[in-house]
Amino acid sequence: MRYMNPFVTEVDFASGELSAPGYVIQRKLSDMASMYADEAAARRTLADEGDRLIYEVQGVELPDEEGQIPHCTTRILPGRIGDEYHMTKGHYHARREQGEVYFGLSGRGCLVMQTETGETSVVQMVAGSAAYVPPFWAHRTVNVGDEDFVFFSVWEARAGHDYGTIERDGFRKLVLMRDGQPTVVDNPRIS
Ligand code: PAN
Ligand code: ZN
Repeated sequence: MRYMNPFVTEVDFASGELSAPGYVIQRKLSDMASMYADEAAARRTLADEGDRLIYEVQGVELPDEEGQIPHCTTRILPGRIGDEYHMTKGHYHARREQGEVYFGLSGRGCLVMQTETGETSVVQMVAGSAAYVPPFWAHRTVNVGDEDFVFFSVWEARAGHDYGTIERDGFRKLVLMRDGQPTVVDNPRIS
């Protein structure tokens, strides 16, 4: 563990932009078409409209060392693929015992969570919501509003990200538009 200097980052609540991002990640529809429940709709959208930005992450660069506290913003653009709202890929932490805090900055979203033993939870997030992802819970965020959904995340550096389990198995709960409203439904691909 090394000493390092304290620093401050200015965060734009509406856009999620950081004053000095250490990294920026953009996830487009082509990066995650197979994660949408209606993959055919995702492929059709790509063919008819071309690629689209689904979400962007801006974070501070920190050493990958125990005790460091990485933090970033995520901005999910509004929209749907078929009936399913724009969402993040979602992941378990590689070290399952590491939790995380999400803080809503603007817009409206859902935080979809599940454990490997079959429990599920979907909580609403708006500006000012501090949502806790306990250890062992996979997490995905979904923009259910008409404007950008932006939130701030804080976790422990050694948590690590396991995307593969969700890519293979998906989430048990989906957030779809039904009668114009965001509705949580069971994922038909998971019995
Ligand atoms: C968040 C997420 C961020 C993007 O910072 O990494 O919202 O979502 P995906 O990582 O699922 O693409 C977090 O949970 N960090 O651990
Ligand atoms: Zn996480």
